Amino acid sequence: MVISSLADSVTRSVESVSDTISEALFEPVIRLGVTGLARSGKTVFITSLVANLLDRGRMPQLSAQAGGRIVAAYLQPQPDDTVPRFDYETHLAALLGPDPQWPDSTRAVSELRLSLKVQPTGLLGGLQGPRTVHLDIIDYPGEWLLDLGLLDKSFDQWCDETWKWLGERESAQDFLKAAREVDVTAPHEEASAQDLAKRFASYLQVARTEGYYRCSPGRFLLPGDLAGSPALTFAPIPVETASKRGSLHREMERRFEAYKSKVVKPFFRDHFSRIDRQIVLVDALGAIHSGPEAVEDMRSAMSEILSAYRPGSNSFLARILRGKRIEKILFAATKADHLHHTQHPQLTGIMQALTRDASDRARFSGADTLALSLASLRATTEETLKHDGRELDCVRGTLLETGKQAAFYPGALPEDPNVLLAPAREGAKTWLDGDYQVMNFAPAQLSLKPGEGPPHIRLDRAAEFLIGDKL
Ligand SMILES: Nc1nc2c(ncn2[C@@H]2O[C@H](COP(=O)(O)OP(=O)(O)OP(=O)(O)O)[C@@H](O)[C@H]2O)c(=O)[nH]1
Ligand SMILES: [Mg+2]
Repeated sequence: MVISSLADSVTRSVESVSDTISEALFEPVIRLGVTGLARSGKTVFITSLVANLLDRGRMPQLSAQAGGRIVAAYLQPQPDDTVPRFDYETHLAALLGPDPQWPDSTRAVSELRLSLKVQPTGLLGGLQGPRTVHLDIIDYPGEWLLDLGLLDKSFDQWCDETWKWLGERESAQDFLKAAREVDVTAPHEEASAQDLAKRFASYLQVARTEGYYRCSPGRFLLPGDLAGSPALTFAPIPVETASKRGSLHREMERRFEAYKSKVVKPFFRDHFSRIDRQIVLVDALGAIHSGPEAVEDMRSAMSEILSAYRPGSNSFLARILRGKRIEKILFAATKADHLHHTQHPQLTGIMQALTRDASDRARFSGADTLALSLASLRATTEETLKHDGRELDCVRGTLLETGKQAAFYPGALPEDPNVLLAPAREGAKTWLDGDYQVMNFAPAQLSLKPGEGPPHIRLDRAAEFLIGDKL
């Protein structure tokens, strides 16, 4: 354990030295970390950000663009030869095609490098030629992010905590019953390990369809080529007494450790250790629509993930990030086009309250933070309708289910985020006043003018915060 963590930090510091030298001498690289649970909007965000950086007509808030200093933008071969390329063209074509579609859920990691040629500012700006700045972004399945919370736990700790949240869920009771019936101190038998792991994995699939956010380990949902391997054949078991070598308990513990060190650590080490800027995407509206339990489940999942970044802590991530502070963190509520703009401040307020701890900690350690509401791809237009003598601020779009156009009022979000977050924390089953609706809109049919990227809300503001100072 000590040796592996030492090795982690040694590799990290060698890497950061060589990064710094090459970046100072040659071309700066901004590594943007896109953090978000499953379906939070990562793939759509990356696709639209890249499209809007290539065609910058809708990016007036990006100051380098407003100042006419971005000379060119182009996609480059990515730096990592072993990671598939982010399929930008296919995702964009699906969003902009004659029958616009959202991208499928991401099943594997991929990467993209966008390079910008920028005219420098300042006294020497006019004398020097344009500089090149690279932006590296990776996309990955949101499910895998939850594994971050597992890294700093022992098997017994993980079992304990997992049993707590499983206990609160109706649909987990079958798995829990099966796990209770197994004697975990008895000698390990592969058949019973496999049976438990299978039941646990199928429960996680159910949990996902029920809208729970805490559904880890992530590879149980998306195993890829690891399906059936021992590193994925474990489950949370009731642990009361210490058990002997060769017992089911010990074998599961060994596999859990293998999962951590062979599957989870390499993923975070390869893709998260060199991040300078981070955007945390949260589908707060989706959770609010699902109810107080979903909001609390999401809040606790996010807080576990974000606490792994805590500077100065001894978490795996903090160790590999050591010496390289994340300079800026943007907390963004996604899919804001589900709301009329008059409600965006309330959504941002909820986002701020949800990520308050993480944001305070980041600021304390010197990072710049911001919260905002954005839509990576705007699928609606705004409309004010009269209803029962009242004016309602609605949004209009094409419903995903029926393909029909509809105007829709999602309900009024409270000014004070605690009106939602407090009952969620206290375990309320439904919202007391009011119901919050979310419609699923299909991407709008678009015809873009030359030089224009897809329509969005505040994507330019997000880009300015994340990379504006480097352009
Ligand atoms: N209206 C609207 N819907 C959005 C927007 N961004 C994402 N969505 C919706 O959210 C869904 C999920 O978005 P993705 O970008 O695939 O989410 P993800 O974080 O990549 O999800 P995983 O790959 O499963 O981790 C999409 O299929 C859309 O239905 C947006 O800007 N506006
Ligand atoms: Mg995705």
